[in-house]
Amino acid sequence: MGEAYIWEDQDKMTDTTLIIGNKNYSSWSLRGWLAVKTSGLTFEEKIVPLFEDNHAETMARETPASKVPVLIHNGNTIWESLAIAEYVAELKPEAKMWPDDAGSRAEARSIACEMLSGFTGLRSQYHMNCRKIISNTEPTDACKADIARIQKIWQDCLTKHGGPFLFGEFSIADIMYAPVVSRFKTYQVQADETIQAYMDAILGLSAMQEWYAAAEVETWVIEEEEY
Ligand SMILES: N[C@@H](CCC(=O)N[C@@H](CS)C(=O)NCC(=O)O)C(=O)O
Repeated sequence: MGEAYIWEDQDKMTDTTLIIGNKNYSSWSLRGWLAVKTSGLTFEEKIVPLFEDNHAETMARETPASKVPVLIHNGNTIWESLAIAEYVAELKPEAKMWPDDAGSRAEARSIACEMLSGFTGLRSQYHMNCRKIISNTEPTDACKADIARIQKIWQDCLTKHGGPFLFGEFSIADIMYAPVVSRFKTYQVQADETIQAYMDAILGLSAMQEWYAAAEVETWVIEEEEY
């Protein structure tokens, strides 16, 4: 079974491990990873490549819900990307991962939850594929509606809070939408100046660049997510 997954940074074993999927394709992993990374917590990564041989068995053995990401910290096992983000935000209050103001914080949580529970039109058609640009895929009506709703959320937040991130400073709300930024880039979704500036700010984050560089050199290919 050792072949089904790899450990990174074996020389710096810590008590904190984040289990993720392939960086090129795993959008929920990107959320969990960005949260832990930007919290400042030191962690190791364990990659379970999605949909390789033994995938189901490895997932079932390594993760509580057969899904990634999963964070293991000090004997606690935390799964679901938003729960991971909430956990590291509590561990590292100095990282200020939610807006200070209670109203803005509630709004940030609202849009984070909207992301987590919806946008299946977008998610089922426009995959996250960091390595690729795919410019000829006509969106379905459901995908179009999701794109319009997401761009409205971004536009409203950026106007209200003045950018460069959704609530001014970078927050968990941005983390939840970072894989959408990646999808919009891959599928060349039209963006006005404000939306483009937001997407550039997300893609320009050093953590995003680190993720993209790692995705670039991965060799796993999931055929269904290549178009
Ligand atoms: N709601 C979960 C979603 C996790 C999820 O669907 N992860 C995908 C990878 S992007 C996965 O583990 N898929 C493996 C499978 O379904 O077998 C979260 O927020 O963490």
